[in-house]
Amino acid sequence: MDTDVKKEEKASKEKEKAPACKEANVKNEKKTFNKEKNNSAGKKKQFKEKEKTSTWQQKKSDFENMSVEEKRVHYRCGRDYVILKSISSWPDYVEEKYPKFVKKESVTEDDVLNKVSLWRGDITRLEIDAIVNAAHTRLLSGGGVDGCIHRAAGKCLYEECYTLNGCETGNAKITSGYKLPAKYVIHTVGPMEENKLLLKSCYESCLSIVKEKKLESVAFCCISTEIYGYPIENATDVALMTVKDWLENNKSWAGRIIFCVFSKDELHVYEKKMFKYFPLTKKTNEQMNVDNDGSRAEMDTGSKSNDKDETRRPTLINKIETSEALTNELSMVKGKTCETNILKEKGNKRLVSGDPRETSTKKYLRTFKETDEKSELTNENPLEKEDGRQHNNMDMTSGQEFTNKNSPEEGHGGESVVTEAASVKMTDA
Ligand code: AR6
Repeated sequence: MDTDVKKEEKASKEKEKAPACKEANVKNEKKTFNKEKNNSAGKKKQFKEKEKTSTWQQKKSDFENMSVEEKRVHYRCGRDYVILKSISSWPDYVEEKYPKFVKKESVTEDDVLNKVSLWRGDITRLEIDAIVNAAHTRLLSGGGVDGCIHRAAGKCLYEECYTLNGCETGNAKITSGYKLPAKYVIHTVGPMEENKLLLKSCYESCLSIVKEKKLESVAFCCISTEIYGYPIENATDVALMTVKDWLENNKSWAGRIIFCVFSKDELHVYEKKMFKYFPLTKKTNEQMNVDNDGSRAEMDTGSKSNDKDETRRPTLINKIETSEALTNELSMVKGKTCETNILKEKGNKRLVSGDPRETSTKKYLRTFKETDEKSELTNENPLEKEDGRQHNNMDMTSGQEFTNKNSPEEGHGGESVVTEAASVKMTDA
């Protein structure tokens, strides 16, 4: 009996102690966090002081000798950087976005398919070995992506570029990345008019530097396609073909080449062309788990209709060879689905205004539009028309909207405004 009482007393004492322990732990954690914060703030302050007196050469060597963690404190984009691991390889991207496609059985780890990525966002956020700048022959900063890169890297980039004596069209030169998350910037000068050979030479010159400097990751923006006016479709053909050839001729290079697109239109073009130059096979009906009545296919297009025509869809999908075809076929199927639903609702009769069935027809139309918004496959997003807004600022890595004033739709030049959610994701990664 006595021992029981003692035990109870001991337990209740420990219970009383527990919250105190917890509090102490939290306090300790806060202390360490603050200490670390002060440390990095202190280092940043020290660096800023030193910066005032040191030359760009000294800063170049300081930045290049810093560990990634040390350099992160200095990024202009703050915590909104994007690490390589968070960028899917092309086959993974397709698998995530278009489950109808499957990696070719013949794909090995060193296959070129695994060495390319398509990523939409601000190139100045990429924490990789090198980013490619679409520069001017003088290399002294300009508008577009060039301006963004110079702003994010800081004035040392300008100072280093100043010593390079410019760069000829079709050539490339490398500098340090300074306050950019990327270690290096490869500056290339694209042609001012459509010139396949010169544009090809831009990509090849950059890739020669990549190889020479033993870099393992590089991101290309779309060279010449905006201010220099090279038609995006043709420029993309040159970019993808050149990179593919280079990868096939340099099989021992085990890195990643990222095609960084900025606008929604560029993304559409690149997706379409990537399927052409870096093709993946389509899943069979069996792999897709398609029922004979095509119910799985209905799920893919977001329709709930059981209309007989829908059963044709798996066959349609089997016929698809490229994303271009996929886009056309799917919009056709979607058009059909939508039309079918409306007809069903209408009972094949014309609706007069005010007819109670009109509401449900509108509902069907809305469902169709919402489904269509989720799909990036069709070139025209009906929602854009509906509310007059451009839904083109979605960051594909974080799924968050970003407000980069450099987005061509919003005008050229300006600062990146980061989203908190994206920052959290990146630092956690
Ligand atoms: N991140 C990624 N891509 C971007 C970004 C960004 N932050 N900003 C723009 N782009 P442009 P050009 C894309 O005009 O046509 C300068 O004045 C954009 O969507 O920057 O080669 C230079 O000094 C487009 O796809 O380069 C030259 O004089 C791509 O970057 C001249 O412009 C290239 O558009 C070069 O013109």
